[in-house]
Amino acid sequence: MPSANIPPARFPSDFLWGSATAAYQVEGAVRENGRTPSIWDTYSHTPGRTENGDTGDVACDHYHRRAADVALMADLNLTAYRFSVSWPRVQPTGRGPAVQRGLDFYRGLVDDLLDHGITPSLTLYHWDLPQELEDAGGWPARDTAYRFAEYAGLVAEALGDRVELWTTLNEPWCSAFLGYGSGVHAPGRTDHVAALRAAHHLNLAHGLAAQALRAALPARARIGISLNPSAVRPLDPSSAADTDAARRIDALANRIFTGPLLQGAYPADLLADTAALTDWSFVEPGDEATAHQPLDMLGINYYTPALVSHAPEAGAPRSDGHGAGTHSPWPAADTVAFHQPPGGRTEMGWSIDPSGLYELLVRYGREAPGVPLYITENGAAYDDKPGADGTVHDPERIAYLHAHLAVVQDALAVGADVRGYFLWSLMDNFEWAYGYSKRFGAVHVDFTTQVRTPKSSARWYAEAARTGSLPPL
Ligand code: IFM
Repeated sequence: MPSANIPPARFPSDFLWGSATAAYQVEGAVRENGRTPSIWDTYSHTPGRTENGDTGDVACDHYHRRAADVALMADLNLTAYRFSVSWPRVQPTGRGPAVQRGLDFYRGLVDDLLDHGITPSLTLYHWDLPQELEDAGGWPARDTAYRFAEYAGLVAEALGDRVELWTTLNEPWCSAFLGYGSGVHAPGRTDHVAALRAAHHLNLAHGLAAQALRAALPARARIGISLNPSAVRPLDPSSAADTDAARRIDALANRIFTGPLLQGAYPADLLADTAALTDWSFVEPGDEATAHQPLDMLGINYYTPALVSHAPEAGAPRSDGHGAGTHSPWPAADTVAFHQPPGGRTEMGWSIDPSGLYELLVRYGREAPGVPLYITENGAAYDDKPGADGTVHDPERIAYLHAHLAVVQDALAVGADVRGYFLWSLMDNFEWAYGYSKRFGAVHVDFTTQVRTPKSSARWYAEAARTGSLPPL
């Protein structure tokens, strides 16, 4: 953390005050205008996979309420909105030409945003792989990376004239290790080698897509990726074994992506740690160089740090709060245990520790010199309920946001080039395997009536966006 005598920096006048959502979590309309099932449709419709059997069939019905939702963003003074494009809405089989009716929704959304002076930030992939591509092997199959680059080119052709901020992938760690390792995300496979293959093909997909975007987009476009790096801490920093456990998880959580993306090579310790599982022969010559494309921005998604120790004994917790699966997401990490850090927690059970965000901003400022950083997700779930008068008060979320935005100021003060912050999430939505049981929104959604009610945190954040500084608690 910074020393107490550094004065907090003001947010730059062009700092983006945004919020974020993802297609499957908010859109609904899963069978309209040619959209076909994604892996999340299949997964959520499989009994036992999500809480209460919840699905994204309707979600926030944002597909039909787009204009009112954008007007609400404007009312909340947002200057940017991060959304994702549903791949199966635009290219239903994951191959071939784009479906115009699918693209029309996003063109309308972008136009609405621009009309309100809100900068659109487009993410190409937030976990909704067309089911046909999963049936053909999914992310563990190399061809999926080429299919993704083709899809990226289609979206760029359609929206490149009006979107400047482009993100290839959201949180590839989750796609690889929760989707194919622990199975608590779609497609629900539990195979550590498949997870490592998926991670590599996601890196390759990012690189190929970045090339396709660069070729199709005007020079002003900014192209990047959103990672969810982990601030990994050893339980006992004086223990060599705990420090090595932290190194191992840092390789699997962070450097498996930043190695190829930022340096053009997988870290040697990652390859050594996983050598008993795979010889990594799925990495073909030139792949790491392809993944290593120039980045115009790096998105950091942050919620909570990880606290680990060396613990070879049976029964130690092997997962870190991502879902209730019985399989660990972490390949070759049977000697690592995960611990609940002390202090407050959100409704997800995730500990509240803004110092992890500060650590990551300083780290990636150093590891990606010259690359602007955006916090593309940060926020908290709480059990928010409307009061008798219909208002929703969420002081815990205001405190969470204040504390995390304060460390963004601290990072700015020590020179981190942070250009924007996207609150996760604009509104309560489908929280993956947790269904609708976890509310991350600054805006409350009644999922029976679809009535939106800005919580007190939304008003607090609107004031921050209006003034460019943090209102008092
Ligand atoms: O809801 C998710 C989002 O889709 C990806 N990042 C984490 C959020 C909260 O779990």
